[in-house]
Amino acid sequence: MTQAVEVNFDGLVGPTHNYGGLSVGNVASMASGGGVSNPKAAALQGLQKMRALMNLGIPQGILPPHERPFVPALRAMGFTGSDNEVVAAGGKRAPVLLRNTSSASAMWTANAATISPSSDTEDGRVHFTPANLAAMYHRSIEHPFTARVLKTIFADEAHFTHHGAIPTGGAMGDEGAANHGRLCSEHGAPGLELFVYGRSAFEQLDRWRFLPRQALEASQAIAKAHGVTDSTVFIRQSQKAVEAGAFHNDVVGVTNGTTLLYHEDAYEEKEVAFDAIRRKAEGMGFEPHFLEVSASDVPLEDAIRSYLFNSQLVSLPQGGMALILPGEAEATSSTRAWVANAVAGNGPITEAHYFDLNQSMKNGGGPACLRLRVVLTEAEKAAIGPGVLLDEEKVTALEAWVTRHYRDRLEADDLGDPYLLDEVRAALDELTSLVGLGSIYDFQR
Ligand code: SUG
Repeated sequence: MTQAVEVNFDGLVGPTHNYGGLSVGNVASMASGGGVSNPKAAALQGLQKMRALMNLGIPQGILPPHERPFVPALRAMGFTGSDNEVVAAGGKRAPVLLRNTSSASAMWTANAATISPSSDTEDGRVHFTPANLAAMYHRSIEHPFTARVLKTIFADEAHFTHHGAIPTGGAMGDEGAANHGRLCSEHGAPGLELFVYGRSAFEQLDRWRFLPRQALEASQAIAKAHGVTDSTVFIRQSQKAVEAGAFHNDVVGVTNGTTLLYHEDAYEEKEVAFDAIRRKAEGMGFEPHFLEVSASDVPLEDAIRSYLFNSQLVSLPQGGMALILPGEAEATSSTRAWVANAVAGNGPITEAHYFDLNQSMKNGGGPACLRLRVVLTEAEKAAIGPGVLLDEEKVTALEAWVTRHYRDRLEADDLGDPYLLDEVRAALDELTSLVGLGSIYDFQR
């Protein structure tokens, strides 16, 4: 078996982080809509988490913010004139559209793509499919730039294969790694890929409070394209969890190594899927560890409020696993108690670390939403653009960059401010040299 490491690529929070109230079914986003955000604090909170992961010995990368407000999307909706005029007119005539085209939502890189490591795929390459994010307009405009970024970073065709996003239409949604997990004996060993879906794209769902975003057919297509079908299990999100606000499965479940940590109410017909997992894992030489959290220990509402399951479950270099949790999971008594017990017990979780990610949490994005996991062998890691891999010096430089460029207060009415567009572009222009990505943004081309 080739040795491999898991690199977390966190989304660097963009300068237009705001509370647009854009995501129906995401209870935090719906509740925060119209509030005042602090983009500077949001970006610094994210960087603090990245630094802490690095200090735990876990390799860390970043993916850049997307350019927002996104002028090409406004032009596609009929706005004309100079870029500044387009944004100002958007603010006056179509403020909701401007909010949608200004969201910093690409920060939640768990939704950027689905990735299969080379140890899982038939052709021995790492496969990438950017998520179409079709369920929400503001997110559906992310995938062309996401694809460009991933192709720029993972450019070496000897190691990396890029697929197009799943074609959209109707309910053919794909939300990327947020609905995808992997079970394995260790990162570099062949893994079982767990695709969690919410519905069939061709199924009518009547009277659901909130609709699921991930289509089974999209997940199946990705498994086929990546060449992982033999080592794949599909499992359905429960209606109960979706309707309680689990718009992505990573709000109620997370995998790492042999462990699946999940809420009792996360899945439909879980025993059928768990049997399939046991059988396939046996063929791969490991025994899966199903770590269920009962509704009596942690009610579903607490799970969704606290984002216990949106923690990052990570393997530590010295052995054991750490949970990287949001402060909200410490403030919620049921989840705090569950975590304390888990760490004190003999299970896989040996450490827990809480972080203040409140700016992102208020839009429904916890620690796990903020990162895209990429398992890479040493040769694959050596083949990527090094500028996006972090060390202490780079984190410090990025913190200084945020402090120099970001506002500490932003609300909906500010988005039409033409000075904001200029500020954002000056910041992103500088960032591309800082992380060695070249002229990657549309406004630079
Ligand atoms: O898609 N929120 C994101 C949160 C994504 C969380 N990701 C994972 N669970 N992996 C979403 O709903 C809110 C934006 C706003 O309302 O301004 C938003 O897009």
